[in-house]
Amino acid sequence: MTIQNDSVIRVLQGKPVTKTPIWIMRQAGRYLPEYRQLRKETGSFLSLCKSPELACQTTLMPIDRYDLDAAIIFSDILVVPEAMGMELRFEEKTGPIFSNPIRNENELKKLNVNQIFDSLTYVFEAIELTKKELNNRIPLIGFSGSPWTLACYMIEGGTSKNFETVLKMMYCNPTLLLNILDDLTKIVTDYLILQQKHGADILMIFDTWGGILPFQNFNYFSLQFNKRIIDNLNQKGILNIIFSKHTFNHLPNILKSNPSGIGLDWTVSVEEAQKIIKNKVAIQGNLDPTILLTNEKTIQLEVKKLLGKINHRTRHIFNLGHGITPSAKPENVEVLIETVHNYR
Ligand code: 1CP
Repeated sequence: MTIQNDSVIRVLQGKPVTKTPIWIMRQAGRYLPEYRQLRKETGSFLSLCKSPELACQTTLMPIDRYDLDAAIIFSDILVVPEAMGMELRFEEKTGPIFSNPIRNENELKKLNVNQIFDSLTYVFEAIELTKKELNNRIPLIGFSGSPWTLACYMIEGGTSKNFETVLKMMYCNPTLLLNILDDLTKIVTDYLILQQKHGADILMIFDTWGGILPFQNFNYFSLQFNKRIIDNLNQKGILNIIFSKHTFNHLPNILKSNPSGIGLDWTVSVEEAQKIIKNKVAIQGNLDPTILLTNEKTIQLEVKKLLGKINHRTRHIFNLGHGITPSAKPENVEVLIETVHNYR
C-alpha cells in the first residue's frame, strides 16, 4: 500500500523530496488541551496507553490539528519493563515509578523475559487501529527505549538526577548490568519487529540516557546493543531512527551502527554533524524545544536559522532536539510546521 505523503520515508531512504518533512517528538502529549481532557476523563496515563481505541485517538490528536508528516504511536517506553513483570505507576510530580527496581541477580531472574508480548497486545492493536484511521495519509512511527535507557529506569526505579544506582552497578557488578542489557536487546529487537508486522512504517529507538555514560563506556553499555537491534532491523529492510541524547562525541560511532536516520539533540551543531555524517544517513532534529514557549517571530527566525545551516543535499527530517514540553503553546506548533513547510 503506498502512503500519500511519504516524505519522511523518502528522506530515510535517501530519495529526493520537495520540502523538508517535520514531525515532533512527544507530539501527542500534555501541551494539547484535548489530551489533558482525555487523560483526566480516563484517570491515568497507563489506562490511556492500554486502551487501543484511546491510544489511537490520542495518536491522531496532533494529526487532526496540524500538517504533520508522520504520526508516532501513543505509548511509552516503560510498558516493556511493565510487561516483564515490573509494577509501574506514574505520579503527577515525580513521573514513572517502579515499586521493585532490579538490584541483584535474583530480582533479574524473577523477570519474565520470554513471553512478554502477550502482555503488549494493546500496543499492537493500537498500531493496527491507527494505521486504519490514518488510511495511508502519512507514515506511522513505532518505538522502543534503548536497552540502556530502559535499564536506567529499571535499576533506578524511576527517573533520577544523577543515575547513581545504575552507574554504580556498572562499576561494581557489570556482569549483572550486561545480563540485563542482553535480555533487553532480544526483547527490544522482537518488540520493534512485531510493531512493524502490525503496521508501523518506521521504528525509532530512544536512547535518552546514552549521554550520561562516561565516554569510554558508551559503546560497551549502550551503542553495541543498539547496533545489534539496528542490524536486525536492517536485515529485514525496516527503516529505523536512533536518538541518543547528548552523545555528539560518539556521532562517528553511531553512524557506523548504520541506522536509516540519526536524531540530534538541540545542543549539537548541525554544521559539524553534517561534516561527520556526510549524507550517509538521514539526520533528524534539532530545534531547541524551549523555542515553542516563545512567539511567532522568534520561532520563524530560529527555524530559518537552523534550516539555513542545512546543506540542500542533506537528508533532513525536521524535529525538535528533544520532546515537546507540556508548557509549549499549541498555536506555536502551527507556526513551526508552517515555517518549515514554506521554507525554500
Ligand atoms: O499524561 C501524563 O502525565 C503522562 C506523560 C507522558 C506521555 C504523554 C509520559 C510519561 N509518556 C508519554 C508518552 C510518550 N513517551 C510517547 C508517545 C507520545 C508522542 O511522542 O507523541 C513517547 C514516544 C514516549 C517516550 C518516552 N517515555 C521516553 C523517550 C523519549 C524522551 O522524551 O526522552 C522516555 C524517557 C519516557 C519515560 C517517561 N514517560 C513519561 C515521562 C514523564 C517520562 C520521562 C521521565 C523522566 O524524565 O525520566
